[in-house]
Amino acid sequence: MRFDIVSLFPEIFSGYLGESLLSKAIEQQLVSVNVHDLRKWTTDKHQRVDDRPFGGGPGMVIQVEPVVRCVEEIQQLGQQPGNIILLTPTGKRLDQKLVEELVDTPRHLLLCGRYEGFDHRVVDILKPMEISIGDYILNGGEVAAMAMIESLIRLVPGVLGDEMSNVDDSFSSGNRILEYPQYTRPREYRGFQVPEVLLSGDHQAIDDWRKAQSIERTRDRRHDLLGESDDGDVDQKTS
Ligand code: 6GU
Repeated sequence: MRFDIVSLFPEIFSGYLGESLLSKAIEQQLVSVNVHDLRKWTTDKHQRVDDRPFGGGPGMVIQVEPVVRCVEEIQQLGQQPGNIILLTPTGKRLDQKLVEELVDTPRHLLLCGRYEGFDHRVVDILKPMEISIGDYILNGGEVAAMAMIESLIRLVPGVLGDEMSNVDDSFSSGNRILEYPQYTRPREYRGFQVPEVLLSGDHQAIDDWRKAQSIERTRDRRHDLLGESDDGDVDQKTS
């Protein structure tokens, strides 16, 4: 899977790309990540890529021209053009279902916004998918791009050492329930004990306990996932 990232702050990615799972995946050539500095495509002598918004208001808007020129050039690299994704808090919210859909596409071009966003003609011309990673505001799309890349590469075969380790995860493949709590040694710490059932060797009892923990957690923390209304009845809506 190939990623091209367009950013005004490309150095943000260097630490991330050099670490752990992702660097191993890059080394094994399962994943490649190419970071591009948008400023390279400016024709302005001061290397400016932003300007004040028409109509007034706070902040600056990234200009359409360098973005379109940059994307068109990057799309020429590699065997096929990438799926263009614009990271913006006004986009469709990323969830595991969308991640699972995107993993079938071998190349993605991620546009990271800053300031008040891009001139809207970027959207008119490039027709990107617009994606947000949640209902809160970040300073730019860079952290969102990293979150997206990480969620995608976990599903690329061979990237996770243990192929099974994402099967049980909260949210995987239609799994709409949170994961149960895990424990390891020591059995007791500061008076807190590992639940007895996990030491019992009774696999059925352990399975039952974990399932119950998952349901309880999901009820407590993410009632929305259970498709039930607050009084415990199954919700009317089918969506
Ligand atoms: Cl993709 N960008 C920004 N700036 N803020 C966000 C976001 C993206 N997703 C959630 N908040």
